[in-house]
Amino acid sequence: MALLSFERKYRVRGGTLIGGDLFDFWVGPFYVGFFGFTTAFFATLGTILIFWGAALQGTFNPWTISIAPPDLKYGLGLAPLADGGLWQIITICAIGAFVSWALREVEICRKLGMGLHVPFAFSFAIFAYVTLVVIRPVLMGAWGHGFPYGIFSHLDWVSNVGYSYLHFHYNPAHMLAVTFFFTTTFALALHGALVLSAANPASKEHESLTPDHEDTFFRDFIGYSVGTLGIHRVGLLLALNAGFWSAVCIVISGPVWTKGWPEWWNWWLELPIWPNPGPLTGM
Ligand code: UQ2
Repeated sequence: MALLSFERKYRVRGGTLIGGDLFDFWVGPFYVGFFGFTTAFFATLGTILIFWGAALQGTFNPWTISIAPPDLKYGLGLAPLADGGLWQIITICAIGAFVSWALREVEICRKLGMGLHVPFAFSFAIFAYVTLVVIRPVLMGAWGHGFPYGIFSHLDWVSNVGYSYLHFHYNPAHMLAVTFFFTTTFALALHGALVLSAANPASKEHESLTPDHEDTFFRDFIGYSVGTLGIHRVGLLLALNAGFWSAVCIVISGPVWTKGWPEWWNWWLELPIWPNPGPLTGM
């Protein structure tokens, strides 16, 4: 079906989550919807507040603008606007915009009769962000444990928090997250390369090749093809786990484990399986 006639077919009212026909229309190619409106509202308000914070800070240099969370002394209370309060409202705007964006995806899926895989996937990214700026700060008793909104300042935050656990790469959930990130790039490289190799065959004699060739390449190569639908399931699983374990690795740092991460591995030496140390150990 040509794109334009297809669009005419699905561009009908209905499928909204709330509000009935309110905002149930398109602007040019873009579906608006109630949650398109709330996305625009939160994103605009949040951006204006970032400019306000930059003005208070006295810089409009995009590299050094930083909206800092409140001092730890404010605990989980509201802070004065110029002393972390802006960060608190900007955080509400960010979550409002991200969740609105996900719900707008849901409404578009419903209009099209599609599965909800895209908003489900996006929800993992939202979860990782909310873990950093809400769940972990609440568990640790102060908004000041959130990260600052600035290009260099958030890098400094990551470095400082990492070093305060001595060596963050010994965090087992961080190890899982990193492994999933790398495996995601591996799977996408395999998939992108395989699809392009079939679409652009070696000889001009061939038209573009089919999934049979993709399957056969991998069966010849490693004796197994996960299939054209399967590779997308694998890709989604890998990517969601990357985001999920990222959230886990930071939320356990502090609320669950307060010592250095290298020390966590002492459980191995503390297993009751080791023979008594001999005299040469000096113990
Ligand atoms: C595949 C297939 C595709 C693919 C890829 C494979 C025809 C176009 C990449 C091969 C993938 C395998 C064997 C699984 C890889 C698993 C991990 C964890 C990296 O068989 O079907 O469709 O794109």
